Amino acid sequence: MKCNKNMMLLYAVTNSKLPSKLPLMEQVEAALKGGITCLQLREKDLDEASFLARAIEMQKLCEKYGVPLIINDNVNVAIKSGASGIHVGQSDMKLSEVRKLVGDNMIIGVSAHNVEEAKAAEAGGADYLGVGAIYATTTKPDATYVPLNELKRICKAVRIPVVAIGGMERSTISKLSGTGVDGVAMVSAIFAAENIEQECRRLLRQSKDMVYEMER
Ligand code: 3NM
Repeated sequence: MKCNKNMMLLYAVTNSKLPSKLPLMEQVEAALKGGITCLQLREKDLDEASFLARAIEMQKLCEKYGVPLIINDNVNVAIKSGASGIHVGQSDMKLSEVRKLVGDNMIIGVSAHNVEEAKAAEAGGADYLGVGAIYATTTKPDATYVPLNELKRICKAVRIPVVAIGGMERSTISKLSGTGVDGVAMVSAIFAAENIEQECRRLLRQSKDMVYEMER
């Protein structure tokens, strides 16, 4: 599965540490029913075997809904689970190394914080960019902040899809109007919601309004 802009519309990123009434698989299934367009499995504290086991069950679930699964930071887990892609940060493995390991068909997402990083990632073969943090987030305490005008410059500078992350929620989506982003990525606005499925429907509608408005 290769990357397209529509995949970025409502990009959910997991965080199994968030307090929730539901087990992670049920949270994710609710999000899939609510219309998320991409899922990233982000597990910072699991050992490799548990991460792989979780990725395999997530992959089955995502396949059922026809939604791509992206694995955060772990090439082995991405390959062995049959996921659609891998997401890497600036300090993770070199992009050319990642591409060599995963082959041409796997989606590679890269985190970028400025135009230079964005252009370098595109030139190095990234399929999409995650740009953030745009707004205050408690999910990633060491986040680097990216002002809206830099987000706009990044979107102008590259041809690959761009998704905004960090503090994205109902009240912040429309503020991205006019920046050129292809969608929003979120952790807490989705997985800490009281009714995840219903919240995803609402967030997807808002994201589409923001993205398509810009295309007119
Ligand atoms: N990456 P929330 S910010 C996973 O800036 C992640 O690259 C970020 O969580 C980046 O939607 C972030 O709860 C956390 O604010 C986003």
